[in-house]
Amino acid sequence: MAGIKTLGQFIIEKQADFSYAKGELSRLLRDIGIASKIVNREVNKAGLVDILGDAGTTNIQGEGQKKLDVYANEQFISALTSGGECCIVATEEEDEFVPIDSPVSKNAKYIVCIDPLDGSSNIDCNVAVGTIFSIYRRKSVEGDATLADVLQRGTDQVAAGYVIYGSSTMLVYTTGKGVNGFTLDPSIGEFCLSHPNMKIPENGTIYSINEGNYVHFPDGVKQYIKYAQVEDLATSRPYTSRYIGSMVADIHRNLIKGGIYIYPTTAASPNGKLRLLYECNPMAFIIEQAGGKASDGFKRILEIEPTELHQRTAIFIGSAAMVANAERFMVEHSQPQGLPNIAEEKLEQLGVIGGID
Ligand code: AHM
Ligand code: MG
Repeated sequence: MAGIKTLGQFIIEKQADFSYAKGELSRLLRDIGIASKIVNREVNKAGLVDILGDAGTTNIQGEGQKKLDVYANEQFISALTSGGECCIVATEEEDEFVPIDSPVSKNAKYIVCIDPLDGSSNIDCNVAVGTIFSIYRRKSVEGDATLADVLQRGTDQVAAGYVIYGSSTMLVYTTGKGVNGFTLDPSIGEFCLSHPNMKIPENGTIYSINEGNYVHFPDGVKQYIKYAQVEDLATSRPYTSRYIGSMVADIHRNLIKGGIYIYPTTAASPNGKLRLLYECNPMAFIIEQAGGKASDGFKRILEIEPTELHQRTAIFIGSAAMVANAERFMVEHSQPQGLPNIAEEKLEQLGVIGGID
């Protein structure tokens, strides 16, 4: 075991970074790590046992749930309930937030937002899926925690992470002091530090978007895709198109190799498809901490004011230079005709004039 650092050891070591924390956040992260190992066990044997297929229930977005979604949801809620460190779990799979009513948890300091199994439509074909989580401090000081405690801006996150159940299983998280990745060693059943201080390349050549929706994309996205496909040696174009259809896997690859992931608004999803609280905020926090950028096309994801639990947003996330460039296309092509200077002003606010190709 010489030289190996487990997630548990790492979390305890880093606890000293939090002047306000008395170990609760560490225990919360540890609980999430344990639940994800249990989910990993089930995801790994998904092809072996008869737990695939629709569970017969539908979540608030009207989407069919897979049985492993339900299983993962139960595991995380159960781990967070018995841990006693959080007073509310808001999950993508439940219509309302789940208050944790035990006497210990009632006054707990933390709120967890979680997508227990993202990309679950990929399970039937053995493609990577993920868990995405986000942790906030409770704002209210007395009484029961309420919806207002959950509806915090992404900038208020104290930690966020994802687990990717892929060719190997990894847990990647941040507490606002950089990003660290841990790979599950199945022989010892521990997440081991494998990717310390992860940094996303400033620029990249991969773009990830469901191009089948092209006809429904905003003009800015259409123009950006055309730009990505034009040959230009100086900017390493044409870019490479890679889209798994599993946000965690697509963003994880781009984090390592450099690239941009886009899920824009479409005619079918005028507010975007992905959820601010469960998917976009945590991924935005991680990518920013790794040196990247996350935007809704015009403004920073982390600064969006949430007004509802299952709020959706468009997202452009990844290498900072690529996201800034895509924002430029969005601004230029949402320009009302006859008002040529507005785009430039906006570009100056965004800080992308001059610096980016
Ligand atoms: P889900 O939360 O219902 O699993 O949906 C989220 C997933 C993301 O992981 C993925 O990037 C996206 O939906 C794919 O959507 P589409 O099939 O429209 O491209
Ligand atoms: Mg999801």
